[in-house]
Amino acid sequence: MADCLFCAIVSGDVPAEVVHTTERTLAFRDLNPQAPLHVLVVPRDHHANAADLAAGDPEASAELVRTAAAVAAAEGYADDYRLVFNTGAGAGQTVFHTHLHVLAGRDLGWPPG
Ligand code: DGP
Repeated sequence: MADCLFCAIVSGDVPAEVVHTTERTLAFRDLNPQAPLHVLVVPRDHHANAADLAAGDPEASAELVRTAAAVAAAEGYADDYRLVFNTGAGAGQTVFHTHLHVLAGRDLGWPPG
């Protein structure tokens, strides 16, 4: 999709530190990490948010979670990590291409801010 930052990362037009790839997903380090491990997992195809992805491509939605688990395990956090989908500007979503945050490596408070 034109003017989508994460589509540009998927296509390679914008550089990113990619840590894992699958047929339907790409995982890369967040530019502004909020924890020692902070990776974003995105579907290669454009969907605006997690609900749109689940409705439009359920297998990609499941693959997103499998990829996140593989990334956490590969980085040494198989048993302690947090997955976050910010959905909507009011909830903190700033990039409107579905992305799953994978966070680990520090105490993660609850409730989240
Ligand atoms: P969210 O606020 O949930 O929409 O998360 C968007 C995340 O994207 C945020 O944590 C920062 C990250 N981000 C923004 N621009 C870039 C970029 O150009 N490269 C990378 N790797 N991450 C980015």
